[in-house]
Amino acid sequence: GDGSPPMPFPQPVKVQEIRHTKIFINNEWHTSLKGKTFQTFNPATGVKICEVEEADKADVDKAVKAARAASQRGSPWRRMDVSSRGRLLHKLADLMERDRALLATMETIDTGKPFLHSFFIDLDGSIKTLRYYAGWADKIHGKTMPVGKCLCAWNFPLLMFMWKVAPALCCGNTVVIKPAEQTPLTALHVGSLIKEAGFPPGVVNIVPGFGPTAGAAIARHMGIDKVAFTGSTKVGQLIKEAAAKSNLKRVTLELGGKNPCIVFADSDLQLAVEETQKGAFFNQGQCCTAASRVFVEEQVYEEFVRRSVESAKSIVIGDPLDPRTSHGPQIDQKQFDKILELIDSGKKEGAKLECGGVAMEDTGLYIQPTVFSQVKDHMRIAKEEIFGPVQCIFRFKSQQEAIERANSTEYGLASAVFTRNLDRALSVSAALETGTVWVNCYNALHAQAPFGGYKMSGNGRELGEYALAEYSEVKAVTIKLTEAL
Ligand code: TXE
Repeated sequence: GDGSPPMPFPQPVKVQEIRHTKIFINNEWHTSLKGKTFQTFNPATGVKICEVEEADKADVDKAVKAARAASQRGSPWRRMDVSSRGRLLHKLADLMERDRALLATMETIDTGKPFLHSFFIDLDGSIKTLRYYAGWADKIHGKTMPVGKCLCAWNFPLLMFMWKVAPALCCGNTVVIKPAEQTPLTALHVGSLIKEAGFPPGVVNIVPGFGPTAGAAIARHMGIDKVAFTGSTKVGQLIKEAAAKSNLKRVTLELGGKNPCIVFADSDLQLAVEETQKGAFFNQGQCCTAASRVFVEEQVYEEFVRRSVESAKSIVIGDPLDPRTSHGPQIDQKQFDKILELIDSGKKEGAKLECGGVAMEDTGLYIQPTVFSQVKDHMRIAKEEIFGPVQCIFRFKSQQEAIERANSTEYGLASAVFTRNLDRALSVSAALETGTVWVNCYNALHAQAPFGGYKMSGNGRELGEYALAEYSEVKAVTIKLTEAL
């Protein structure tokens, strides 16, 4: 190297006690109005981590009231000049950097994702998203300020929080955010950082709770102007319906996917094997962008399957807090059961199980990285979002056929093309009906690039300049001049 000592590996910190477990409104911690709490568990051990105050409709009302008051004309947030707004977002990013090892540890304990992934991917992405929108704060002109509201999934708790909160705050909104019931802890810690950074009370409010109660109260609230949701397609439909039946609030949805990768015989095969497999197994397969359908051109099909199986077998499964681990447990029993049921359907419908396909013995929610070959388009594993570590490999003959099969799904979130032929890369990218296309790479997400889905993968775009439009109103003020020019 350059002579400097090697960077020490980041290490998880010892979390003695979770400090922030209450509802965060007006920069203060509140107990639930109904006096209810719920438990959150470590999916690696099944051990309860702590109890969290459970928000319901009345707590949501209280949070919306605070958010509304904080965005009134004349309020400190409304009067704050835009560069100070940007500085606050940077301050929050600084505090997250200070607490980075703690936040990564909490994220790992609450979700089961490997610690180094939490540290280098989730925290890095969250901090970069804040800094990106901090830079935008003083470059947005002439917009007014709606109140936003966000509902988040459990697979990337902190990252989804930032994808929504950073652009919303950048545009001067105030927010109420409900983290997923499985994973409320890092959002609540960030609540304490928001207060420490100096955001005025009421600008960010956090209401941990469940979907049918707190979540539904948000979706049909008359005092909320916009809702951003990440989760299942089924719940996305409920949210849009509730929005339509209440105040027609704007809705952006980031839902499921059944994301195709097309691997041509002229590709760098090793690269394609590695990227598609990372795409399939990253975060235990619990990604809306999971590379769940890999179409491989027939000349290289056998070799691709062979190398993929070899690579799947070398994955290190273990305690997610151990920095050597790259594969942890699934989030909860419900998801675990759903995945095993779908794996079973794959076997029954005649796909060839190449490796994995079972849970790890005597440890709770771990499922072995699983590879199916000879998958056919009509099988359930080819159509349904599995949300688990299952890679499905298909065979194709022609480019036209691969494109048609890739597109024949109700989803349209992400896709990938592997080829050395630039012309082919461009024409296939143009033909794929997905909001994101990766060429010779996978899961390359950046705060600068818009992200979102076609078809039933959702509406609207997060990240990049495009997300700003989702969090602002456009107003045309036309002035009649009395003097002719
Ligand atoms: O999702 P839900 P679940 C997919 C994935 C997974 C399946 C089910 O296929 O197997 O969804 O997961 C809130 N009104 N994804 O059951 O139910 C809930 O509290 C308002 C894809 O965990 O959609 C949580 O905050 N909100 C995905 C959030 O919705 C409601 C990420 C997600 O829960 C609600 C997660 C209601 N009626 C799952 N009901 C992705 N796109 O990455 C629930 N919620």
